[in-house]
Formats: sequence, C-alpha cells, structure tokens
Amino acid sequence: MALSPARIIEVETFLVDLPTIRPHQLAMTTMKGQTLMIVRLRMADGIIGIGEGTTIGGLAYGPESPEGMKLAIDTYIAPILLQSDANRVGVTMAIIAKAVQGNHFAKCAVETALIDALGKRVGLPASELLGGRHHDRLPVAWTLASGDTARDIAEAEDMLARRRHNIFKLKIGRGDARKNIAHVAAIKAALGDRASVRVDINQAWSEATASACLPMLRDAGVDLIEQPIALKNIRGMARLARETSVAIMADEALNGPETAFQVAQSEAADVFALKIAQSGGLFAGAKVGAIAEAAGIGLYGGTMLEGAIGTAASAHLFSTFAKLEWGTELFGPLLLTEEILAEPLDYSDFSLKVPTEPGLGIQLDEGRVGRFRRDRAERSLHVLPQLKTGS
Ligand code: MUC
Ligand code: MG
Repeated sequence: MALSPARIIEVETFLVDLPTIRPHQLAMTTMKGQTLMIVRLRMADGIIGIGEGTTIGGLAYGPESPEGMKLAIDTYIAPILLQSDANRVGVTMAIIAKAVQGNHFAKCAVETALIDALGKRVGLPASELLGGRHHDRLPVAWTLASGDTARDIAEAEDMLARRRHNIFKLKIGRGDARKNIAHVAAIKAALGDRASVRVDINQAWSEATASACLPMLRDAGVDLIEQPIALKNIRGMARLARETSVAIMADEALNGPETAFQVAQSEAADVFALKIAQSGGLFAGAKVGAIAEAAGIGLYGGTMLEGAIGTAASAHLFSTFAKLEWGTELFGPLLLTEEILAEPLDYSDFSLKVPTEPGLGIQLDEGRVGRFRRDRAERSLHVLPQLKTGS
C-alpha cells in the first residue's frame, strides 16, 4: 500500500531549561542545568512528531547551542518542512542538507521528529524504520562527575546497590593530570571487579601528557580511554592507540560519516562513541556505525546528555547494531531533576528498555514541559500561510 503524502502544517520549536540533580563537572565546563531544544511537527492527519537537540554547557563543548538550533530550524528549516512530504524522510533531509550546511544537531532533532511521525503513521517503532532492532535492552553507563572522589565512590556504590549501573565513566582532564589519575585509581580500587571504569578526557590533554598518563590509567584498571587529545589531532590519536594496550575511543573527532571514515582509515581509535546529533542524525549515525563495523572498530552508544526524546531516539538506533560491544551511556534523563515523559523510560537491571510503541514510543508530560519552557508567552510557530488566522 502506497503512503499518500503527509503535510506538515506546523513547526514548533521551544527551549526547556531543567536543573541537574548535582553539578556535572567536565573538562570544559560544569553543568548545573541542561537545556533541551524541542521541535514538534504537527501533520495534517493529526500525527505529531517530536525531536530534541541538546549541547553541553551552551557553546562550551562544540559549535552548536540550543538557541542556535532553534534559530536554524525557525529561520531556514521550517519553511522547507512546510513544503515537504513528511513521509519521505530521506528526501526531505537531503533538501535540508542542500540549503543548510553543518548544523548537525538541529538536523538531527528535525530528522528525529520526522521518523517519530512516520513510525506513528505506519505503526512501527523507530528502530524498525532504522534497520530493525537486535536488542530490547541496552547496557547503560553512568558518569561520575561530581568533582569529588568520595562523593563519586558513594554515588557508584548507590548505583550498584540499586542495580542501575555497573559501568562508570569518569570525567577527567581538568587541573593536574596526576591528580586526575589518583582520583581514577581511588575509584577503581574501591569498586574493583564489580564495575567497569572508563575515563573521558574531552580533548583536554596534549599528546605528550596523554602519552605519559595512558599507561598509568591502564595500571589503575581503566578499560576505555575517551578522546584524550584534540579532535583534529587524528595522527596523534593513532600514535596513542598504537602505543597503549587500553582501548582508545573517539568522540569529538566523530562528526558524521566523513570524519568517521578518516578516523577509521587513520587507525586512530579502537572504539567509536557514536552520537546521533554529532553524526548529523539517525541515518548518518547508522552510517557511522556501518563504518565502524566494516573497519573492525568497537561501538559504544554515546550521549550529548539528551533528555528523554533524544535518549529514546538514540536507543532506537543503537538497538539496531548487532554488536554493541561497549554498551551505551544513555543516562541523560537520569541527570535531570524533572521527568518530562508521561511514562518514564525504564532503567533497571543495569540497562535501558528500548521503547516498543510506534515512532519513538514516548509521550511528553505536557504540564511538566510547559512549566519549564523558557518562552511561555511567545511561542515560535511556523504554519502554512493558508492556515494563518484571517487568510
Ligand atoms: C561526552 O563527552 O561524552 C557524555 C556523558 C557525559 O557525562 O558527558 C557526555 C559528553
Ligand atoms: Mg566524550
């Protein structure tokens, strides 16, 4: 049965500011809250698709901000969407790609909303539109980033006792490198074989510092080292990957299939931290996954600390990878004080359940979302001209 064209009658974007449960300290910033940029597409047949984009510390992590994503969608992408057949997600995204360079995060949010709507229309979970799921549940790491060793250990113990996480990522790279290592070693010594401990340096070290510190991290019992040096220093990453026996993971260096191909070709990583927004969307993320698979590189499902929408979208894509050797870190919603879904995502048994309902398989708690919207009075609505009042 052929699908008749689906018209988008309204594109709505808004920002939701939510506090984090504790300060989250990374090499480049300390987060006390997270801003979700939410895009909502209303279709002529009543179906609504939702997508989300987040960053870390505004513009501290990368070149896009939630405010910038909203602007890109409102000004440049919404007019295209209002002229598109929303069922043709690939074609629509190709038209957008021609008109809008870069802006991976904004494009990912829009593509997510299109896939959510299409899934609802045809009655299939997003995972099935993305190639078909291999996993119903995904292992989920938690990031220890309170900035305090004793507090991090207590937090990890609590997570283990509640069977919520047994993989921990430690955010290091701020301040003295040797103090960083002592912090990591103390946490690993306390947790022992009960947990996997990994570190993310978020590009903060020079190659010389990384070269000196990686063996110490190995000796401390760390089993994965993420983006130790600058994203552009791919040859340096390759040198580090060659000289250390601990797996090296690329994160910031991966900005879509082209850079993933470069990193793979340069043998600059043993593992990819695959992020849907950094990749440029769910389909682009699938291509990054295919490059990893073809190159024999391990896969890890990364996060931009998305809220529930981006987390669910990521989970649908990650569930389609037959081999997800390093698990995921899809804990974003758990870092926030507020639940924005009518029915929260299921985190239990050290894993996240991939939703099974059509589309993303989630529903917003509109009351809660409304309370935290940055612009309650003035909404950014883009509607088809013929639907505007008085025309
Ligand atoms: C990153 O660089 O991987 C993922 C987990 C977390 O705490 O921060 C992010 C960003
Ligand atoms: Mg990272």
